[in-house]
Order: sequence, then structure tokens, then C-alpha cells
Amino acid sequence: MSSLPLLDVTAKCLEELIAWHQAHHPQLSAQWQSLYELRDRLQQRAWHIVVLGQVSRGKSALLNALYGEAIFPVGAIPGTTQWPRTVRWHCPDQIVDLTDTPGLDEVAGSQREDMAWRVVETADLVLFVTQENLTPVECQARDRLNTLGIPYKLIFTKTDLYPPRAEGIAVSSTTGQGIPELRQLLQQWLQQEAPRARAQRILHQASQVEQSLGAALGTQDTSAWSWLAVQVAGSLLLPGGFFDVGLAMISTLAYIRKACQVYALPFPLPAFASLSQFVLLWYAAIYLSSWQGLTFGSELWGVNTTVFLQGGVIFWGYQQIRRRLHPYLQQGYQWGYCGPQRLLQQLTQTRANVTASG
Ligand SMILES: Nc1nc2c(ncn2[C@@H]2O[C@H](COP(=O)(O)OP(=O)(O)O)[C@@H](O)[C@H]2O)c(=O)[nH]1
Ligand SMILES: [Mg+2]
Repeated sequence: MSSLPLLDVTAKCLEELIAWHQAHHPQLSAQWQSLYELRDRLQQRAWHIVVLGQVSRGKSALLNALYGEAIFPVGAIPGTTQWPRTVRWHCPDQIVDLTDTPGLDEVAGSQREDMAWRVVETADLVLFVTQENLTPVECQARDRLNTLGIPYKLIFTKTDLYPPRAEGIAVSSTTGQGIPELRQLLQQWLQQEAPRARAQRILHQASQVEQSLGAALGTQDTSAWSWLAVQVAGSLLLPGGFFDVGLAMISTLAYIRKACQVYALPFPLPAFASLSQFVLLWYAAIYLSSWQGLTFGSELWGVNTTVFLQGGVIFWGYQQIRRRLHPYLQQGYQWGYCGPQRLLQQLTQTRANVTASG
């Protein structure tokens, strides 16, 4: 997958999801409306770079140094930056929005920090600014970035004051040390990595939207009991291996179809191939369990053990199908050819192949 088709494929994925939910889940629009926002972000021409860090680390000064002009207010007093603010930066061949944010540990309370995180959620790349060893607050923030899957670069500022470090990128906004190198590194990242990073992040978020939608749909009834009852009653009334297997085929397919309808998912499911392996083995077990010679005499203390054995096999099979089907359905509509999970898997696969070969 090369970069630009990757963004096209992601756009197609979002279009497909939106069209599907418009048609099938208009009543749950609150659950999937954020897909529109994701689609808009995907189509934005400008790449979005956001600074993040504790107060007075030199975030605003760093952006000014990168931009080449004193655009953002810089001050020794903590809290100089009160709101996120964005400027457009025309660097060679790329359009970039640079966003400054308030600090992570603002004295004014957590509101400003929340503002910073809301902007970070929409970033293509975060410049994570620090000056010496990472503080506990910074470690937490870094873990959160990792959990959210947001790409970031660790920048050590004020290198004119603090000793240089082995990790991260060292710069000084005051002396300009390391700034041209950082600019070059960012341009390289934008050219080579940004499309993939954006696609991956948006697919990840779309996948989460699908999961919450699937969970909301899952509250509706998809009970297997009625199908199970039909099958057990049919097997008892008309015993015979082939008949039992035929009945199992009809009732399990009807059950899976009903579950798909409840979740408004296409039938047959893309997962059908792996599910059908289990189902075929289960049919074989139903057939074998109807075979009298399998039990130690068909009558034991006056009880027909064949009937009990077969009933048990049928019941167990339904439990297994339910156990495999439901977590799958609750992922929402994301397993189709263009589904976010599938595309994410492909992306991880190509990345692994590239790493292995290079
Ligand atoms: N010596 C030195 N001071 C810096 C550097 N970058 C920022 N500062 C100073 O650190 C203070 C906080 O800077 P600011 O950019 O407002 O921090 P922010 O709160 O993280 O945005 C200001 O007094 C800046 O002059 C640097 O690279 N070297
Ligand atoms: Mg600032």
C-alpha cells in the first residue's frame, strides 16, 4: 500500500461506514456522527502538528523558532499560553498547521489541560516538549499518547541550559541550536510518514466508533434459546443422524442470520469462513452422537443416553457459536472489504514486511 492510495482507501472506508449507518442506524446517529468529523480531518490538506508539555518548558518559544517569527506569546510566568492557537506554516512542498497549547499542569485547573488534549486528539504529529528527565506528569502524558496511538517526537528544549541527552531531539529556541535539523526532520516525516500515520489514526478512531455502535446494538435480543429449542425438539421427535444434521444446518444458519439482522450486518459475514470450520465439526459431532454404538448401551438405568449425549452436543455447540459470534458482531460494521479493522490489519502487515525486508 503506498501513501496516497492509502488515504483514498481510508476515505472509501469512511464513506462506506457512513452510508451503511445512514441506511440502517439513523436512530443511533449520536453513536456514529463522529465519522463525519473523521472524514473531514482525513480530507484536510494541511498537516496538523501540535506541541504538548508542562508549563514553561518552552513550547511557544519552540514554535516561534520553527516558524521563524515571534507569533506565539512567550513568558517566564507560567500560564502565558491560555488557549490553543494555530498558525499556518508554509514549509517547502507542505502546508502545516502549527498549534500551541497551554501546559499539562496548569495552576488554573484541569480545564486548560483538557483543552490541550482535545487539540492533541486531532493531531497528525505531537511535539512533546521537555527539558530534562521526564517528570511523573510527563511520563503519564507520554503513556497516554502511546495508548491513543498518536505519533510524537520527544524534544528536549533549552539545550543551552541543560546538558545534552542521548535520546530525543535537542534544541535551543534561544540560540537556534538544533532548529534547522528539527525543521528538516519534520519535513522528512511529513513527506514519508504523515499519510500513513493519519490513515492509521483515523482508522483506529473509526474502529472505536464501530465498537461503541456494536455495543449499543448488542443490547437488543439475539437469544439462541428459541433455535436451540426447535432443534432439540426436532431431534427428539424424528431421531436419525442425517435428519439431525440437516435440522442443525437450517437452524444455525437461521440463528446467525437473525443475529446479523439485529446488528444490521451483511450476511454471510466475512467471519463466516472461520466460523464455518467450527460449525462443520459440530455437525459431525451431532451425527456421531446419534450413533447408538457410541454410548455404552443405549439404555442405562432406563435412561436413553444417546438422546442425552446428542442434546448435550447440540447445547454445547450453540454456546460455542454464541461465544464466537457475539464479540465479533459487537465490533460493529468494520469487517467488510473496506472495514477499518481489516485495513488496520493490512497496514500493520505491510509495515511488518517493510521492517523485515529493510
Ligand atoms: N535559555 C532558554 N530559555 C528558553 C528556551 N525556550 C524557552 N525559554 C524560556 O522559558 C520560558 C518559558 O517559555 P515558553 O515558551 O513561554 O514556555 P511554555 O509555557 O512551554 O510555552 C520563557 O522565559 C522563555 O524565554 C530556550 O531554548 N533556552
Ligand atoms: Mg506557551
